[in-house]
Amino acid sequence: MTQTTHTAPDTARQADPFPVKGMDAVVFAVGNAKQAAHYYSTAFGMQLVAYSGPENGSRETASYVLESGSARFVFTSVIKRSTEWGAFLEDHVAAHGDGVYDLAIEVPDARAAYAYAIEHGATSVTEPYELKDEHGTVVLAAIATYGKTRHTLVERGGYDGPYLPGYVTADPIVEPPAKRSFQAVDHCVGNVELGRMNEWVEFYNKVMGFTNMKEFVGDDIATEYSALMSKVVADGTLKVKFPINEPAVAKKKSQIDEYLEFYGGAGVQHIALNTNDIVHTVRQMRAAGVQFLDTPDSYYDTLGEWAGETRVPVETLRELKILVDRDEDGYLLQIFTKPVQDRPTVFFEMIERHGSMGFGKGNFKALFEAIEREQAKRGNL
Ligand code: TYF
Ligand code: FE
Repeated sequence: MTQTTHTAPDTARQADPFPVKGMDAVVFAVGNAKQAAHYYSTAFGMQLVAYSGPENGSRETASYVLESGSARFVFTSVIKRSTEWGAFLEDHVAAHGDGVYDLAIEVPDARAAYAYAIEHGATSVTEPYELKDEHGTVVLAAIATYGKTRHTLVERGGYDGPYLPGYVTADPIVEPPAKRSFQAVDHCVGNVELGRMNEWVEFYNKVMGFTNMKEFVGDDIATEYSALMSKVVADGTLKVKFPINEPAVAKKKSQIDEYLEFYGGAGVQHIALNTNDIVHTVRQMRAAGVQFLDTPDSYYDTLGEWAGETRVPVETLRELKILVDRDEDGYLLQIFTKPVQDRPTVFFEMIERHGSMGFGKGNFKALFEAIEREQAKRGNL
């Protein structure tokens, strides 16, 4: 293995102990990656760009890499288990259903990032290793986070091929939409067990040097209506943002308890995706059959009073059930899908930011009531 040396003092690195370039990929273990790739192509407007499977030497698993702007999702299924890796993926799907097992982060130096994380208390999943082909070398390492989720640290500066060595370029499954539905991953949210939110927040503080953002849901809001507590950690440049939720002990069964019960423990709850035109996004996704949470008309009746003017007329927001929040920095428009598999677990958020770096605190009441209506339909409230 090549050794990276860290001799010259690097002020940037001193300022940021754990530099990140952004999210590398959201990696899903699913029962049928071929069909997932089709759904994310037709319903989310993503493009298949790379593939690994039996046709190119991967006899145990099939993986489909889809992109929309800088957002990258990878879907893997087991074809025929033959190693521990196949067993891990099969067991993941058996235990959790379709879900995210890896929030991979792109870093400039995977060995340095891994060493820093381990020194600061992270549990190793995979020591640094290299993947090489004619396009160059990728260095990877992985550390454990909540549940059975991991963070693979990906150094791809020395590689210019499809996704990772071992993958081949693939053509889009369907004609890509004229205009994409989203262009980046905004944040990735984890649900953890009751009483463990602070532990995981401290984990990101220590292990990755991430700091807490000001937006949080504390005891007060939790007992009043949200049934959850939430804090957000982010890297210094806010390229990687990880809210962490835990259930609150409330009168009703928390939406987080429902997730934990059906997912079978802690895991990724939702992925938020940035769009510059949420009206177009929601129309396109609704037309393709994606179901979004409903918002009552009463929300729009009083919207103007507190949210003020936005780029989108209130009547369009009402028609499409888009939510608005405003803070001292600006505003945001957001909407949430219903869970995208039969288990009430993983869902998505589409978000259009105009200055605000918040997460829609002003919508928590309306949003959590909408989630509870869905919970009640499922008999889980
Ligand atoms: O990421 C966030 O914090 C917002 C709000 O179960 C949110 O999207 C928080 C918890 C939740 C659903 C949405
Ligand atoms: Fe969110």
